[in-house]
Amino acid sequence: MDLLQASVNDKYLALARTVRHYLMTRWLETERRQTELQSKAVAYLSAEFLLGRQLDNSLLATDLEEIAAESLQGLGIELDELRTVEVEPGLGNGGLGRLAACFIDSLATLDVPSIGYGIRYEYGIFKQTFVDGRQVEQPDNWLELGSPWEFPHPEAAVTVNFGGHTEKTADDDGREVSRWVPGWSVEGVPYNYMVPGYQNGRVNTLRLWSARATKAFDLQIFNAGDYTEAVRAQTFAENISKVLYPEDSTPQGKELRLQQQYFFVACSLRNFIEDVLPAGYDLHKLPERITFQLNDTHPVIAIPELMRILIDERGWNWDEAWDVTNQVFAYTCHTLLPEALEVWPTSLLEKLLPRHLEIIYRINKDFLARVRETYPGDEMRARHMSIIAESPERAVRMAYLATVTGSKVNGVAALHSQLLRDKVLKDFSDMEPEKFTNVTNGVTPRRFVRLANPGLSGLITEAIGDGWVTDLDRLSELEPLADDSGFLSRFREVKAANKARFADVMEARDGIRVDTGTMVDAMVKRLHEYKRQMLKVLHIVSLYEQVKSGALPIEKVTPRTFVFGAKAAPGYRMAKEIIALINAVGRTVNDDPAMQGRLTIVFPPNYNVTLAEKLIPAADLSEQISVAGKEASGTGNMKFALNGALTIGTDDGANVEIRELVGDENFFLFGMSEPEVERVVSAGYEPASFYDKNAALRRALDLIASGAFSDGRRGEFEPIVANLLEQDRFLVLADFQSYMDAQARVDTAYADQDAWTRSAVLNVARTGFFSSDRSMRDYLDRIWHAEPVSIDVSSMQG
Ligand code: CR1
Repeated sequence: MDLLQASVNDKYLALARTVRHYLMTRWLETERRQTELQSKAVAYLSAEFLLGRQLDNSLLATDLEEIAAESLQGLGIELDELRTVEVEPGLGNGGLGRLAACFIDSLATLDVPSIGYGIRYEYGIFKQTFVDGRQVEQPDNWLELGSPWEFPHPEAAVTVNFGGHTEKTADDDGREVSRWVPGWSVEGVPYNYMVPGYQNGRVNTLRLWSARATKAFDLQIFNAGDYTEAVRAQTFAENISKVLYPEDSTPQGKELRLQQQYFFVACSLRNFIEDVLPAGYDLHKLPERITFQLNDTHPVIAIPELMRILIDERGWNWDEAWDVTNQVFAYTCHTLLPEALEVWPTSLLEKLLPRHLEIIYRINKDFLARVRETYPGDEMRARHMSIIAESPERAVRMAYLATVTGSKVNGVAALHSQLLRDKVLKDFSDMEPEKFTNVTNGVTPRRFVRLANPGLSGLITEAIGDGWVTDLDRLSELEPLADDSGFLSRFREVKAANKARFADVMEARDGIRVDTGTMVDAMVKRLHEYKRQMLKVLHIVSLYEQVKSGALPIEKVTPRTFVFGAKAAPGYRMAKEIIALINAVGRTVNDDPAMQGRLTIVFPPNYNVTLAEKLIPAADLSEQISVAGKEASGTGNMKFALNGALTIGTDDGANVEIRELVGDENFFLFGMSEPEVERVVSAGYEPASFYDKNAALRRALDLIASGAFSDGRRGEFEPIVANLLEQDRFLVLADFQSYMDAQARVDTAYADQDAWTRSAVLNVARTGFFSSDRSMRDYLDRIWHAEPVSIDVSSMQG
């Protein structure tokens, strides 16, 4: 095509294809090596991979950025312009999906043979817009302009069965066996994505499955040959991979979601066994070749699926199959909210996967026999531990199924793993303590430091060389520079430049003005009551109220820009009310001339990976303020600290480890600890007593209730206020004063810019532990036991 006529998108696609072509040789070589060596690999099964943009990461992995920029310039094209047209694949909700993306990046960089398996949703996480300050969801049509990073393989489609019933028959030896007679089926088409390691020649594969109708589909389901029905059948099948469930930390007990889960794990197991393993491979040796890591409960239906394959398709006996299945699965739990643990009604499983339900019953029967043998006479315990819940309806507890079957069970931060052992899965850990382990989460330094923060990266590399990009512990070499005034001032310049860049992005993206002279105070994460965005709102409202009432002179207020980024699950009423409140407070405060240059609230809609990469490097303060004992880990907290923001946070999730590493003096701790929370709750928490006792809190809540942020409409935020006063499940009011005090310490600390910058540098120098490379090494040591395999790049051409 003529360059003059090419659109920006055309040029972006051309560049993407050039880079991917370069990676192709390495991809093929990686696969060839694996076929040759047949070494142990890791399969990461995850319903979500929140990848973020691909172009920059590919340019970094191939070290082609400079060449690309130069050659484009020769053609009069700006690389920066091409970057901005890429639509990120939002195939995840938040932390869990982004973690999966960080992990596959690290596995490739560490040279570990591995494959990611998931779903190619046609629509990813919804696009968030605000209408009158309220969240309105729009479909995320991320494939609209083409997707140069994926490689569809329709010829490698696999069939997945659903429904029908089971029949008892006899096998050759006369033993009774169950046989699944499925009712309908769909096909899974694999779409492969390249997962390049950082400049090491390895390119692993992420294989996402897309659903389509089988040829015979219309006949099977609708038993009708007419055209409209046939098209309807097509749509029915395609619905399975149509859209990501926009839930985060709470499960959606929907039939379609179970279909999605089974669909992708059935495709993945079949693909691994029949295509990745050599023909005729003896599956008794499967544990030598693979660990299937279950990313939360979403892929747990893979357990009965493997049992079914081994028993029904391969004719193994139960014990043989169980022995192998036990060894190849391991389970990661990502939550502490009991209501977030997935359960599937047996009635639904009966309808959709009747054979799998039988297998689950048998697993449970054997397991309960073991429980009774270990704890004779303790029937209560057996009932508590049963994989099958009896009320409110009969249902399969997927977390229990995973725990009983998995070779290992891990939590995602030290505190989280401890609470899993002591509370959520206590009976299981009492019975099999050696099964439980911790792997603290991590984030990839490639995307979240090297790419997101070129200024800081340059500064670090100048000081200690570039080895930190793959060995993040080396950031500790920066420690002495925290006392070097020259370094501190350059560090400050980088932060200032990052703020300016963020301001530009906000202006271009949303027409929002950001005052780069202010402290950037950021709270970005899904909107959830346990994360306590409300506490942040009360802080802002209280400051505002104090200024308006004359209690606090405006000159005493540290100029801050409060940045929120948060999507609420579309059906989560309270979360959506809180979004409306944040926007309402934002409008009132921002429009008040008295607040100009002092307090500003910005809440860009549709916070995503792309925006995170611009915001995080610009932040001064990182808000990690969940009620202790609820945030499993958090990973945003790690990204902020690594980019030199100081954390204000509770003793929750990975905050605990961050604080231990950076030191109390470089972290603003507040709030009750987890045991304190437990005590307060079991003593009968009365939020209203805090309202009665605390004047500042009372005034802030009264101001919200007065209609001050809703044009005088008093009822507007009544549900929020009433909920806080009457219930307050997550102890916002109880932690309010402690939070305000900590924010006052933040102001004092920020006033001394030298000391603040020193703390920021120490945050960077001391948080190398949070590289996802380290997380991967921990998984390898404790769970996977796979070895790296290097790829020889010396003979490769571009
Ligand atoms: C947790 O809430 C954690 C991520 C990744 C989330 C968060 O604390 O950092 O997982 N859990 O481990 C989740 O999304 C469905 O559960």
